[in-house]
Amino acid sequence: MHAWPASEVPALPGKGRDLRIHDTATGGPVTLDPGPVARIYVCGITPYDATHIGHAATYNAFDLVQRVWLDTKRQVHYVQNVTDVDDPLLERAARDDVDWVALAEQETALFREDMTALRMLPPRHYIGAVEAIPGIVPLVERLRDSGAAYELEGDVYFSVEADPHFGGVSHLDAAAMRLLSAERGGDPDRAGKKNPLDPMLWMAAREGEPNWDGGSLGRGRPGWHIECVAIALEHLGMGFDVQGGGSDLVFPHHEMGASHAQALTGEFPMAKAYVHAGMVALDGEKMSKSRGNLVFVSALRRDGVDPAAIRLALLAHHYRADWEWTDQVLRDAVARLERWRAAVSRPDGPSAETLVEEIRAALANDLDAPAALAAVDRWAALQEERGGTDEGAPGVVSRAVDALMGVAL
Ligand code: 5CA
Ligand code: ZN
Repeated sequence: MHAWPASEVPALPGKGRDLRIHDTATGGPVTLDPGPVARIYVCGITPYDATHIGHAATYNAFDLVQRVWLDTKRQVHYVQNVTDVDDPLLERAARDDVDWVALAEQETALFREDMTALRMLPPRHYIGAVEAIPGIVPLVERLRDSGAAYELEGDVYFSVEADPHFGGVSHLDAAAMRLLSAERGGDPDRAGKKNPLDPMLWMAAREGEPNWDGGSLGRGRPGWHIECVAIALEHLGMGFDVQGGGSDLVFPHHEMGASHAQALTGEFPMAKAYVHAGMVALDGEKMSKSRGNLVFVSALRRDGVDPAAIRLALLAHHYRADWEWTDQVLRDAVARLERWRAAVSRPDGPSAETLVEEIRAALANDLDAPAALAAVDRWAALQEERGGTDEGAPGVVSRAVDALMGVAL
């Protein structure tokens, strides 16, 4: 699949700091040392509805990760998937009596537009589940042949007991896992499974549903977790730096992915850091396509909201916090954007040297974007109150805000 166009990342004077970030698997901060090429996999959308603010907040967090790395003069290899075949997509297409392929293409196209408008850096490899099937099938065959997977009425399940580290990403107990499994695409109550938590790797063809050649597995379609494992291993390899997504992916998705990869390679976990963004709510409930309480990025753009203001609204919240979208959040962001634009539009201003270091320090410290915004606010307030004589300062500020946070002033 093609991704979206890259917005330019301006070069800044000096060099950024190494990223220290909270890792769900170890439960604490890790300082990543990725070497010259940092590798990151971020779970992409299931394209059955438009991009909402919750999605955008999660992608904003991982865009910041990349901008911090780029500022340390590293290259970044970024991979993202599109879950372009799965139950929720097929169910929505059936409900609305539309073709599931057309629905997925239409919503993926809209996602690309939203990401471009928000200045999110594009992945080098943007891979759909359907196009990944030829890589998924041999992995499932290997898992089955090694005894880590088993067949049940033609479907193939992964055996969580095959992984001695199972639980090492989420650290949840069995009861909590069972509840989440039922909520998030699993089938813990299906009779005949070895363990209720075992996730499906390959679903045998069902009447009226799309299916593909699965070699010795028979015709069918892939499970959700193996999709991301196959794409990550093919395009990044084992032991990449960050696997990212919202906190609703900790279990089962990232747990099962790490287990699949462990059973395939003997290594655990697949990523050096498991990084999770908090959930954005609307009217007191998690924003979700299934609940329908959504604020779409595309709808805000259609209403004339500047994408830079949307981006500032996301940046005003720490990525790990759960937070609520309100009209006030957007009003505050619009006002901040106006103040910053006025501040950088003058021919000179207060020195920006310490400001760039403050933004770098804030973001390197577990992506503390609110602290970075506060630092820019202070510079803009000084500019408004007293001005300054540094002719380069407004340019440096606008380049720093763009390079490190994707906000075009
Ligand atoms: N296709 C899978 C990942 S492989 C999926 O979860 N798709 S999704 O469309 O449901 O979500 C896309 C990303 O947005 C995921 O990282 C998910 O964790 C995140 N996300 C979904 N809802 C919210 C929300 N309300 N707040 C923050 N992030 C969210
Ligand atoms: Zn995923």
